[in-house]
Formats: sequence, structure tokens, C-alpha cells
Amino acid sequence: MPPFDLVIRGARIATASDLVTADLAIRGETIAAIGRALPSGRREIEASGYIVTPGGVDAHCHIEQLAATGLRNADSFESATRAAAHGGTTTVIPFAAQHRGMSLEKVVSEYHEAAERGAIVDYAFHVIVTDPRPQILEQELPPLVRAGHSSLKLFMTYDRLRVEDDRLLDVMWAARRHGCMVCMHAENHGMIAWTSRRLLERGYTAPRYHAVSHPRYGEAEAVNRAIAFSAFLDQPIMLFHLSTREAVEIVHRARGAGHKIFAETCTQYLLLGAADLDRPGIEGAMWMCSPPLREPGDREALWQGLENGTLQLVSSDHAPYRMDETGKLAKGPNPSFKEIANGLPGIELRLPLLFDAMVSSGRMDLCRFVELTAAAPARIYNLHPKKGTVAVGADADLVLWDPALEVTIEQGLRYDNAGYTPYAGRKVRGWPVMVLRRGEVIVEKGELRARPGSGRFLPRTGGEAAKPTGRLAPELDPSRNFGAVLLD
Ligand code: DUC
Ligand code: ZN
Ligand code: ZN
Repeated sequence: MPPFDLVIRGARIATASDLVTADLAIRGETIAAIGRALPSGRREIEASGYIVTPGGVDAHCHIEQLAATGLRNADSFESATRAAAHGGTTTVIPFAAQHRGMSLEKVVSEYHEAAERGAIVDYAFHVIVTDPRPQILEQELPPLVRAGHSSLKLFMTYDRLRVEDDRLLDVMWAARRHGCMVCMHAENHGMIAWTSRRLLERGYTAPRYHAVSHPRYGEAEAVNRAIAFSAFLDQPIMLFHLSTREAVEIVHRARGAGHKIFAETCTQYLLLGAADLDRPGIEGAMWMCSPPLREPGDREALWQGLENGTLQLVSSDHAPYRMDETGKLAKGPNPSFKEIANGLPGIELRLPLLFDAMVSSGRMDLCRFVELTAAAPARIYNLHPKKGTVAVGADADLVLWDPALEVTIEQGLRYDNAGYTPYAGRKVRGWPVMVLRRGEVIVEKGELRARPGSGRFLPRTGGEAAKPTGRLAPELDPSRNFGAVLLD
């Protein structure tokens, strides 16, 4: 009986810190050995010339999610995680989205049911809180945190999702008490509302005006405000989907000043731009997401932010809506930009696009690619070292890359249910040719081998990233002023 279930021989194995050429052996669901001339496995894969990375961790994606408008996005857990698996992503963190008036507990249990039915890769949830009434924060949140839900998302914009400043502080305070990370959609609501109204009043309704309607200063203002709230309450935050140079600069200064701020950008903000929305008719809707795609200078600032550590990770923000009456055209064939669902598909192509743009292009090394797409999200959301690395004892979630394989991204060939990709026509070098999840080969030669429902929930505590620094604002310091009263 061979000592291992599977041995991958002679690949270059990349983690966030090391690059070695070695054999890798798997027993059961975990990595059992990494070394030279390892004993045999029941299955052997000759992989010299290939690269092994940890399975991708996509820490921000919307799956089977109900929008405040009543629209559900195009993907089920099955279709989204099938697409994720084909692209080398083996862990996802989608959302359990509360809408006003809803019980948080009920919302989370419904998303659990959907994921248990369909998920093909492993998953955790961020819990979106839109209605932080005392009952929710005091009664419903604590048991959810104990059950392994340790990150929340808050919106600073959208009529039906946004939480007012004092309520944001309530949620952040509750998060601090229970050890949760708080993820923020940081855009100024008033600036978006004011700009949108004036554009529509003047007849500027096409998709390209979506980019204009989310002013860059609106992102800067809200990012500043979120950082101030975080510093005030000493509650770590994750700034989701940063899109502008200004936001990167603000985060750079805040981190330099010692604030515990984390920041994400997404594939589309690195590779696409506002010019993509500028197409005839309604076609630009396929490039509409929020925050919107920006300018070349923003993309350069985001890349620099990833290089110098200001931004820690790249997610997909997969939010698929079809170009039909179930999605982007739900309000009719000729909607104004305000009536079109925001979001792009991207869960499948995040890793191949970034492998090409980071590694094949020579812009970053393999270790940095692994850090930004797997290790950092796993660490920040406390899934590391089970996920996000290649190490003895870690889950055998692995991607085998052919670094020389060139693929042109075609419109019809995706595995999600969006019906299009905003990256059609792009050529990438480097492609995931085999994907393993907990030791099982789930994608091989373009074929999916895993069954819906075989993905597993990953309960987690907030971990190191969600821990306060211990430096409360002076007004809240219990040894001074009225701090003790305010903390009560
Ligand atoms: N925010 C997201 O995080 N994703 C899609 C749309 C949005 O506003
Ligand atoms: Zn958002
Ligand atoms: Zn999102």
C-alpha cells in the first residue's frame, strides 16, 4: 500500500514566502510531506515545468444574493463555485445579506442552506448588516459570532442599504466586543445622490455616466470617515473594493500612522477603466460596478499600493447580472444608469487574469501573487494556515499552473451564469490546469469532478486581524474624562 494518496512530483511550489522545487505528498485531505524523492502515492502526477500554488481565496464575492431591489444575482452557489473551481479558487467568502426588517439569524441560516446545497469549494460568510437595531446587535449577533461568523459588512451608501454614522458606530462597537472584522463599502452617499440627480435631470442617462455619478472625492471622503470611526473606537476595518488614487493615499497615511486598517482592491479596478463603459447604447452596462471603473492613473496607484503593502489583497467582487430582464435589464431594455444593477462577474478569471498581469508580465514574483490572492485573505479572515498556503498539515487545496499556456478569453466559455465576461478577447499566459480541494482533484483537463454540496463551511473567529490595538480615543479612555461612562 503506497504511503500517500497522491504525490505531485517536481513542480515549483510557491507560497507567500518561498519558492522551492520539490515533491508534494497528500494523505487524505491534507498535505503530508514536501521534500525530495518522496515515497510513492496511489496516484502520481509528474509536474516538472509546472507551478503549484495554494488554492485561491476569494474574500469578496456575491453568490445567490438578494439585492435590496428584489433582484437575485445570476449565480447559484453551484454555478459560482463551479466557476471558482475552474479558475483555481478553492475558498470563497460570499455574503449573508440582511435587508431592513429581516432577522439576521434567519438570513444567515438561509444562506447556509443554499451553500450546503450547492457549494463546490469551501466557504465562510461576511454578514451584511443594514438594520442594526438593538435586538439584532444584542440578541442575534452574539450567537452568530459564536457559530463562526466573524466579519460584517456595512454600507455607507445606497438608499436601502446604508447605515447612518451613529449606527455605524453601534455596529463597530458591537464588532469590537465580539472580535469581528468590519468590512466597509466606503462611498459618500450624498455626493452620489447629488451628482446622479443632476445628471438624470439633464438627460445624461447612459451607462457611461455611472462612472461620473460616483465622484472620486466621494470615495476619499468616506474612506477618511471610516478610518476616523475605526480610530475612534479602536476597531480594525477592511476597506472593500478601493478604486481611486486618493483612497490609496489616505490608507497609506493611516497605516503609516499606526491605524489598524486593511484594504482591498479588485481585479477590475486593476485591469479595466471608465473608458470601457463608453460604448454605444446599453452595452456599457456590462462594465458597470460600484465603485465604478476609473482612470489609468488610479490603476497605477492601485498597483503601487499592492506593491508597497498599502493594499493587502485582491478579490473579485463577483456580482453577476445577466444582460437580460433577469439582471441588468430588469427595468426594461433602455434603463438609465441608476436603474441598472451594479456588478461584474469575475470569480473564475480572477486568478488567471492576475497570474498573467502579475507573474507572466514580470511585474511581481510568484510569492507576491500568492500573498495577494490566497495567503493575505486567508490570514486577515483567520483561515490561515489551513487555507492560503502550501505546508505540511494545511488543507491540500492546490492549483497546478502551466505557466506557458496561452489562452484567449472567449465570451461563451465561462462556467458562471452571467452570460458574458467583461474580459472577452484578452489573451493571458499561465493557466490553472488542475485544481485540488482538500486532497481531491476537483478540476482536471477542464472537467469538473466535484459534486454540488461537497464544499464545506469554515467557521472562524476574528483572529489577529480583528483584534483592537488597545489604543482607544482619548474621549473613551476609562482613566480619563467620562470614558468609563461611554464604555459602559
Ligand atoms: N458593492 C459591492 O461590494 N459589490 C457590488 C456592488 C456594491 O455596491
Ligand atoms: Zn460594496
Ligand atoms: Zn461586493
